[in-house]
Amino acid sequence: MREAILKLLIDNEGKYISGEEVSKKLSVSRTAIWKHINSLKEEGYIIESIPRKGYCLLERPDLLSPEEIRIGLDTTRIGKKIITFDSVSSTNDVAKKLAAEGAEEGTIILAEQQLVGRGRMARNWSSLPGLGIWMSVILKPNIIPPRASQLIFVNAVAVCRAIRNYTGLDVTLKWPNDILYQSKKICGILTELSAEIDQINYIIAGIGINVNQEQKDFPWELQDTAISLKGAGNKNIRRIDLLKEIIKELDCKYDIYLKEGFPLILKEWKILNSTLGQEVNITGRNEKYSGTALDLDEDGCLVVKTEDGDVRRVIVGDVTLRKDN
Ligand code: BTX
Repeated sequence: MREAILKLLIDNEGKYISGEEVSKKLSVSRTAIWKHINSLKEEGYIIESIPRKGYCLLERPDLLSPEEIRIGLDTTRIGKKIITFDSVSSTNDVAKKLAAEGAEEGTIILAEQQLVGRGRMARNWSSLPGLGIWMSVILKPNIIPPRASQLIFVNAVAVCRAIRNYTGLDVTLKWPNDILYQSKKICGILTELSAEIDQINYIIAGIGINVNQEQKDFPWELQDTAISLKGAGNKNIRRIDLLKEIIKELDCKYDIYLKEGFPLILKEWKILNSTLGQEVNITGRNEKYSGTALDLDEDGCLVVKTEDGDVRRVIVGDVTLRKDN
């Protein structure tokens, strides 16, 4: 009921709606409405109530509330279930546990803060409270395990598109899992897999987006390499609205991938990337080399022509663009 009242208030944001109208539309008593309005106020919604005029929603807090996220969200798979926390070690850890316990595909875990947010190879991911979107999505695609790495690109394309749609910023994809704005990292995606030889149990897509940090909020070692959407676009972002766009795009690209396979995703990745055609330094598990990034192949490997003229496929590793060094 609280969700239905909130929806009515949001649909009429800035206008008065009388208690009688709410009561009629939702078949709920005036006392119950009053209680729900008070609990919304306690959460930070600014609602004016004037006798005989009714209620008017003046301002919404930038909280990632599942109730508000669900309003108007019409997705097929992603975000049917949304679980939020104030603080967790890592949303990927929570998602893994829930996925192993049978959580349904598309479940989203969100946290205002991560105490041990992580990137690839157990690197640290700075996840300050209230300033970013720190989320994990549980996927259970019916594909063979060698195809799992394709999901890295499905999710990266979706998040990149959503950020572009919502902010208008010209963000780009860097192989394999970063989203950049003018060479600085605005988002990282950590994709983790649980599989048997012949089947995938689940994939966790962990997405970290810097949204409203000031540059001084980042740890000193990230000052030159990280940026937030606020820093890039010079204005505060309502996280919840961006998040809804992300969920919509994740749902849409995942659906395309399941129905049509990888080619359309690959094509869109190539449009959005800033890696191909660039001089790159590759840091693999046990080696480093330089070359030119030529292509992304159908397994998601980066095809690189090395300085010796060999053509190599990079399966895992880090890429730095030499123009940024
Ligand atoms: P990555 O290994 O490509 O990047 C990690 C590196 O990025 C760090 O070593 C550091 O240099 C830099 N870095 C750390 N924090 C930030 C930040 N906030 N902004 C920009 N650069 C940063 C990238 O891994 C994948 C990150 C995924 C994060 C999400 S958040 C939700 C989910 N839960 C979780 O623990 N991880 C994922």
